[in-house]
Amino acid sequence: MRSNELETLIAKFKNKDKIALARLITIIENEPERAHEVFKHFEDVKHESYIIGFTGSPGVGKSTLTGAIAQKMLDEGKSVGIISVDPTSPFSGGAFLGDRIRMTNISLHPNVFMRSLASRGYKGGISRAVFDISMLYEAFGMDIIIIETVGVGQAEFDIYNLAYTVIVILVPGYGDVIQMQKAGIIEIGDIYDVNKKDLGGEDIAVQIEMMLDDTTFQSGYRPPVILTDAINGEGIDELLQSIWDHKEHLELSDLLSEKKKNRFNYKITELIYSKIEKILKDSFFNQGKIKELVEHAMDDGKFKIYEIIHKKFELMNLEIKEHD
Ligand SMILES: Nc1nc2c(ncn2[C@@H]2O[C@H](COP(=O)(O)OP(=O)(O)O)[C@@H](O)[C@H]2O)c(=O)[nH]1
Ligand SMILES: [Mg+2]
Repeated sequence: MRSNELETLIAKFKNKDKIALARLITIIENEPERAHEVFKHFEDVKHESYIIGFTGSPGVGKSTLTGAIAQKMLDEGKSVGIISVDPTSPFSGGAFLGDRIRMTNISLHPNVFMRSLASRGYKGGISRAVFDISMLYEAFGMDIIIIETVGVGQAEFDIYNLAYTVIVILVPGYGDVIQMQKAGIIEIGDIYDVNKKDLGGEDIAVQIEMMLDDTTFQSGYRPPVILTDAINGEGIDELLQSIWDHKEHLELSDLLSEKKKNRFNYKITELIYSKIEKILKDSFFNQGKIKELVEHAMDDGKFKIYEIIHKKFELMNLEIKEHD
């Protein structure tokens, strides 16, 4: 794409054209190395979105809840950008079509925009793509960003670093609570939602409350446990209220700025690592050179490779200098 095409796209984007938003997302997804070209057009944008994360195992009702909550937000006059990360590839149908169906009520609303991502196959990884899309939503002026994702704490995607309010979703059944304890997820939820309450769920809510009883909350905020039936809209108002309550808690306690700092710490670290990785791949540590070293190792040089790589890094340390 020529740069004047990009300029036209940006102009349309600034006029709140959702097609331009969709195209910029595609550019950022497929050509992350062009992110700086895109984002330099937004350097004067001051708008900040509030970022919410919905996380939980596949099938707990994240998409249904996202649809229901987003509808309420739209009713309140807010604009909402949704990023749905699904382990199923959007190209294989399944989850993508399913999400569309579950969110059809809202997907045509002028103040909502939704993007589904498969969790594999993104240059620079899924968190890179999610972060950059969230930046585009912010530049677009979205009041709220909802990120829907399976699980927390995986190396490849950590919702905790991106969202200000994290809602952990569970469903009736015992396994999840035990898994949650093992995974240390209890520390990650700002709100616990037991969905599918039409199928039970009181017992799991009690278990979560018991775990919370054993936890000390330094900031004085104790995560609420909400029961919802996303299909019939029960408990949705309560869930929404608990999101606003948490937001208020963060704002009043200065923790929101901590979260924002954390978000950028994560992003900047990732940006630096990806740049360094590129430099390394383009230089000594390219595939050709690696193959050569492998041959060398096969050829009786296996103990020498330690020294070669060690020396190479020592030299590079001297060479990498900071420029303004
Ligand atoms: N019984 C019941 N089913 C629900 C509820 N919420 C969602 N579902 C259903 O659970 C299935 C998975 O929902 P989905 O939103 O795609 O879950 P996700 O994989 O976490 O995004 C769908 O068939 C939904 O219709 C609920 O509150 N009660
Ligand atoms: Mg889903």
